[in-house]
Amino acid sequence: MTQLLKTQIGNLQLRTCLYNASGPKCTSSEELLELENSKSSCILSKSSTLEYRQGNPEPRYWDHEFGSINSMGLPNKGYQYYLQFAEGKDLEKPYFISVNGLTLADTLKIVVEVCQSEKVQGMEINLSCPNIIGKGQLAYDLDEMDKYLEAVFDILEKQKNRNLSQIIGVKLPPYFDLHWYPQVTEVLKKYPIQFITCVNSVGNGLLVDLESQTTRIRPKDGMGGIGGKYIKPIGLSNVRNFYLEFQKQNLKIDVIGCGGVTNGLDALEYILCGASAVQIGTQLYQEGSEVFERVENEMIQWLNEKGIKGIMELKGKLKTI
Ligand code: RRO
Repeated sequence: MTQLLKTQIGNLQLRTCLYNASGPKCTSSEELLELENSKSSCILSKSSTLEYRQGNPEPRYWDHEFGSINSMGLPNKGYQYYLQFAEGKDLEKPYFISVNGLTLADTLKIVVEVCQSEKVQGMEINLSCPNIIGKGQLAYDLDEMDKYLEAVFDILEKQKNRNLSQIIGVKLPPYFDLHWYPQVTEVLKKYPIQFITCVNSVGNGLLVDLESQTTRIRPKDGMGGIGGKYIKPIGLSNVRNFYLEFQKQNLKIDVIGCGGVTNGLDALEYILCGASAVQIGTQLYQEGSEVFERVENEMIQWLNEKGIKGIMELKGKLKTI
């Protein structure tokens, strides 16, 4: 078995740097089992709320060769379903639960239970869903994000039965102006965050069908989060900027890249920008879980052709011309 793509998030070792983004094909136990049986290096659940949620009215997802638009509205089975998925199973790979309580109180209830599970190796706290009607993305309001994280880590510290080996990180929205990166970092570094995932879909875009003169999706007058090829340059920039900021401040926070990965070369670009691991979302939706094997093989082939002995040789080494 090749070691070329081995990586680590916090202290958690991963066979490869590739796994699924929270969103497509990770809502039901069948989908999660498919990830277990694929070459994805971990399993990450759909963002979970306190209770089951139906989500927004359909059609709420549309994609084509350049990417996707979605306004799913957080359809999920409720966090207990995601906890129970792992109970009584010996999963072969790390299992992460994505958490997105619609209120701080709900998030606190969820994290208090998830943090006790020996079957869950990590939590990705979603601070960036663009599709909750009437609500902005939390991570664009740094004071609110700070209060939220303070409450989350406060309550976690008080838990006596906590699984301390769990790693905890946050999923961030894309930032566009460069002044954001040091400001967001000032908030993140106050807490024991081990990773950030950059980026969530770009909210809110609009895809139009000229033929029928309609929007592609129904909720919110057709607006939704844009993913796929459209957003790779934005994902790369966010990974690069946070990676450089963390290096400058000597912060040990891993950056997970997400956005527009369709092949091995895309994933390697993220590694070059500083990503410790890379998630696949829209392409997983389009291609199914075989995507992980294909992308893995493409990465290995390129590394072998260049004589590079592992992605750690490449990580963060992007040069400015
Ligand atoms: O379910 C969604 O509408 C959704 C979520 Br929670 C998210 O974080 N990002 C996204 O594009 N869609």
